[in-house]
Amino acid sequence: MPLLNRVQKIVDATPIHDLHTHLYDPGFGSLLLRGIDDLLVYHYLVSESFRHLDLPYEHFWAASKEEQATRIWQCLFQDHSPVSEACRGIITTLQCLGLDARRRDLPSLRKWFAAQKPARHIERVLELAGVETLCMTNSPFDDEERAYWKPDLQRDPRFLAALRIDPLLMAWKTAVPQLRAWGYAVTPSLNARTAGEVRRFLRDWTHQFSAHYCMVSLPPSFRYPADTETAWLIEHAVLPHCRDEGQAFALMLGVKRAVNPALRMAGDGVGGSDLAALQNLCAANSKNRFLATCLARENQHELVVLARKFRNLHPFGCWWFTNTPQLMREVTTMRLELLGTSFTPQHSDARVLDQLIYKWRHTREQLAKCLAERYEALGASGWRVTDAEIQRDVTELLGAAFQRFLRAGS
Ligand code: RAT
Ligand code: ZN
Repeated sequence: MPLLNRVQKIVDATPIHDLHTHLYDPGFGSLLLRGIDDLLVYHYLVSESFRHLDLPYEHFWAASKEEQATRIWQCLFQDHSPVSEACRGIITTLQCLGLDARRRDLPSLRKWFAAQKPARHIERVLELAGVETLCMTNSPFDDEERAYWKPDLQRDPRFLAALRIDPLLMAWKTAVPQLRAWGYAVTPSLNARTAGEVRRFLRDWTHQFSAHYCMVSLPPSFRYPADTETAWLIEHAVLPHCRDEGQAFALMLGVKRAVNPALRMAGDGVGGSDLAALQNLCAANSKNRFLATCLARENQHELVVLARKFRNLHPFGCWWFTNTPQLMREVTTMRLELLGTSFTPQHSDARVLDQLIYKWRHTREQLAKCLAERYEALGASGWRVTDAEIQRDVTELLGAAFQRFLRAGS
């Protein structure tokens, strides 16, 4: 069998541990999004449709979800060909679910999704995607989500928690009254007492969620060390908390929030980060472990080089605007060539359950190509990989390396 086919077969059959999604445990009811309308109003598609739509933003947002989805379907799938990665994702998803998108019949797709029993559909999607476990994004600052965290919540063991703390680190002045209302004696001015109370807050929610790691997304302006509230809170609260709890700290670097606020969630942009901040974090805190992904293409090489220098740094994912086949091949090949298999090539970032199908189908396609090319090159140098060795490598890349990295501090 040709090498690419051998690798593809193994990649396709290997279960995934998805390290970052925006999906919710089925116990969170309607917060777990699914179905064709949620697929269509995905913010990646909202921004693409506004490339064409001649419509005030407010008119779009005033419409119901179904009306928004109909508009996007018309615009991106009927009036134009769905060649973008996010559009193709919907086509792949429908195909894997056995639906014929070629009929271009949105009402019948709606009917099909409406007829699916939720529990059965969840099983089917996880099976089709080959996802064994996934990490959610859990924020104590999200009122809707927080309401579900009751002691009698029945957890699905496949849906793991990750503690997300953007409002704490990026909007301290607004976080203070919230923390105080929840019984944490913090003050706007930063001092030892406040650090202790923030640590207590982080500990309480880590235990409440059984969080596997702690996470933040940061703008291009992030610096460390620096005379900022963000840097102070990281140094005096987050990092000590992570050391106490044996938790890794995940940094998603390079997002410019609300570049176009009228687009709402679709309005965020990208900017190059100063990775000296990440270098300084890794160098000054050898007892902490950092997961990191960068949104800007121009940061990818430096991130890989940093990971060669710091074993407490684990690069992951081709995030958001870099989750395209071409950039994934570029970044994954660069990582394989400089790091071997000691990284995690992708996370899905799925916000809608059904997206797991295409995100992972597309990732598996590209990963197999990148790996086969490296094995091909090894073959030319006189090394033959066995199927067992390919399986070992793929298992590492699809979650085992990440899980080991998380466990290293516990
Ligand atoms: O990829 C996305 O869906 C973005 O909207 C972000 O949520 C990003 O992934 C994040 O976690 O901040
Ligand atoms: Zn995300």
